[in-house]
Amino acid sequence: MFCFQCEQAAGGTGCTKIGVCGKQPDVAALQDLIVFGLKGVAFWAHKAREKGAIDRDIDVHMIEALFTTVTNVDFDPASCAKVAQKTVQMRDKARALFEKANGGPFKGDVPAAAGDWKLPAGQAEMVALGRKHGVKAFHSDPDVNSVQNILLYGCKGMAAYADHAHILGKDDPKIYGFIHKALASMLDAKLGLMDFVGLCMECGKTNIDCMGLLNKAHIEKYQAPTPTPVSIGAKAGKAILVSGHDLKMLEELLKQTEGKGVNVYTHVEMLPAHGYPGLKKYKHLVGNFGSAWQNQHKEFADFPGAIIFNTNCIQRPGDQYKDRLFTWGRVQWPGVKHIDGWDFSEVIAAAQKAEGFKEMPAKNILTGCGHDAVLGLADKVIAAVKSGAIKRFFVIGGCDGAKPGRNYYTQFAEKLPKDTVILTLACGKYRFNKLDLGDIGGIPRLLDVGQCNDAYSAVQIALALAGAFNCGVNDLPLSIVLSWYEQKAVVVLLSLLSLDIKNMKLGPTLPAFVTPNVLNFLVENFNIGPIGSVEEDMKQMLGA
Ligand code: SF4
Ligand code: SF3
Repeated sequence: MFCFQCEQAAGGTGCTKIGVCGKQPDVAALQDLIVFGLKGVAFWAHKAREKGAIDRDIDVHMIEALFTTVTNVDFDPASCAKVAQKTVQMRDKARALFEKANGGPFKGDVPAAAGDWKLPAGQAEMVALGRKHGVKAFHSDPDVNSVQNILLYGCKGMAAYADHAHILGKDDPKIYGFIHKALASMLDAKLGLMDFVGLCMECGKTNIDCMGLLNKAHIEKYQAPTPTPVSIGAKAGKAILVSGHDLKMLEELLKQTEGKGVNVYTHVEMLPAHGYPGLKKYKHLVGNFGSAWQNQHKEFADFPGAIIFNTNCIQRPGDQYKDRLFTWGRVQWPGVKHIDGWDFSEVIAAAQKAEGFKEMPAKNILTGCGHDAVLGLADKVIAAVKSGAIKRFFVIGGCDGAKPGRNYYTQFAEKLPKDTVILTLACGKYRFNKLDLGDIGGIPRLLDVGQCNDAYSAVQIALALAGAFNCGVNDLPLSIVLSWYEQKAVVVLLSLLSLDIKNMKLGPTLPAFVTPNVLNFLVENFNIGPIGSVEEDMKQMLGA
């Protein structure tokens, strides 16, 4: 196997024997086969679209299958094999769609991925086939290969957001169309480095629309989040912990647990759910449990109830909690019960069987500071900037992770001067969201904008501030310090670059899939740089 799509890539170059994440070589090969097959689907779906023909099943399969291959999502070879089978069916469906719209077969060269290769019947043979289509085989030029991988990872991250929006009944044909175009482009030998750089920027722009669509879906269904204190203690009683990003799954579970004496807790990226009026109205949504995803082994063993993942990041389950662990949606782990659909009675039964919590009072943390809430304070915020009470804003956002070096973000938040405000999003916030950072004239110094997809909301805040001060985002008193882990962070970064945001710091380490030449390009064009020492970086950003 060879996989280098996340920040944990072994030795900073790539996992070759087994994934640091726990991905086995058979799953890695099956996921490579899925990606190879999806390029074939994309070839035909893109051509069909050019003729005005669209098929919803093909579009939805594209995002679901890409999401399956995101880090820490699907570790089950049987489920990956099923996705590979469906991918080949969708390739044939997309080809038929094109031929019908075209009034006959395609006259040009058909690339291998889009040809009529057959999927072997056995899983071992599928694995052997997948091994031939790894990420190193994309392109013979290492820089083009690098940018193609950036594009693929951007599409994977966007597919996750598109899937959430789709589950909430929102689809945008433009987003599906772009993903088909992007994957099909990787089969086009005529395209060169700068074509793929352009596609990466287009990926970032399209993802702003995608995150915007998801934001709209959340707000239409659950109303705009409002600043909400969330308990990090526990209420006496039976308990279910929900991990992931999917608000609709949480809502369904809340409906099904109502009146059953089972309390529901959020884990990691579900924390912002507490800010939505349509979800916080459930009195048994009682608090947030634990810290970021990489601590789940220890923390889940201590959780006295059922646990369900609705999206990444799942890790190898410990024996202490495996029998009360469930997966849903794209997430799968071999031997862990998968809930297919919307009936959570097995999860509720497991919670009722488990011990449950004793009362454990604790402090509150604040969430729900999306753009509606922050811009509701716009006059106050602008006045505070003009008076000098707020000297600078810092977006400290992105993923948390297991590798050392991430205490940089804790120290950064701790050491920032008291006249600065932090906007945070995604799971990296767990490095500092329990610190008491106080407020500036009633404006909390730490504003939790939401999940990683709520980078959309942070962008809206930055654009509104730029509008109010009549300047560009790069001229605002605003610095961006990002932490990355997996492919959603890649697409969020592409979105920020597509807005021409400059001078960002990225850590804890740079991606293994970025070659030195591609990195130079990013530095020259965007002045993006790796995080260094907290003191030096902060001094530079504060202009001191
Ligand atoms: Fe390694 Fe990350 Fe790939 Fe897992 S997803 S195999 S940790 S590079
Ligand atoms: Fe990513 Fe697992 Fe944290 Fe949504 S999803 S941010 S790492």
